[in-house]
Amino acid sequence: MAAKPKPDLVLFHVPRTRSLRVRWALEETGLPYRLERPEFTRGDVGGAAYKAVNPLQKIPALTDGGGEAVCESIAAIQYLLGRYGPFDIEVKPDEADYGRYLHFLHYGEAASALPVSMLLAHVALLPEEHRIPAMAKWARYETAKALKYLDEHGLAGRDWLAGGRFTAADISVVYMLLLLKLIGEFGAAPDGVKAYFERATAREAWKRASAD
Ligand SMILES: N[C@@H](CCC(=O)N[C@@H](CS)C(=O)NCC(=O)O)C(=O)O
Repeated sequence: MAAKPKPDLVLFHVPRTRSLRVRWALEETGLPYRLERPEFTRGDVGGAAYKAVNPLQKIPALTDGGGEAVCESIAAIQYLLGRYGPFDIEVKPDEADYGRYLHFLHYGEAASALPVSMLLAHVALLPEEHRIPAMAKWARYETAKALKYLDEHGLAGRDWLAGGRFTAADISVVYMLLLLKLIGEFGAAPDGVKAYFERATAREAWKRASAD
């Protein structure tokens, strides 16, 4: 069998953005990494230097030695787990919850991002004159549905989403909950979801990843 590759990981990180997911996964796994901190300038994140790493100029980007960066937060986590695992924060293909794990791992960004990002845009990010109340209303409605789904189908009778333990699926979903909290839209979440958020953010790895 080929020797395990040696990690040479650099995470391009801006606090409270989606790179927090990747940093959290790095902290949970104990993999060594270095941080780069591009300027989060709207319209030109990180300038030309960062554009050379991630032509989309979005955060995060993860590099590992030479070669192309992985620039989707969930893909970056899958990269770490696939390349350097096995780790306890992934549910393995031969475990009963594997499908459920994959579902929530991607659900946190794929289906959740649209309403949460629209809410973010239309209550916080856009200049007030460009905010559309009908869009905020729709996004709030869809977000409430997503939180109810999480409560009733993701978490009912469970502390964590899959595998009977904390996994990368929780990292994915909890980040979306953080975004809601940051824009003051988490107050109406079901109690079970609020307790889940508290449980996840009590972890030492979260504390280290979100400290700065
Ligand atoms: N689906 C991508 C989303 C990346 C993304 O939108 N990142 C935001 C920060 S959380 C960003 O860089 N925004 C700056 C911009 O769009 O100019 C992922 O999960 O990594």
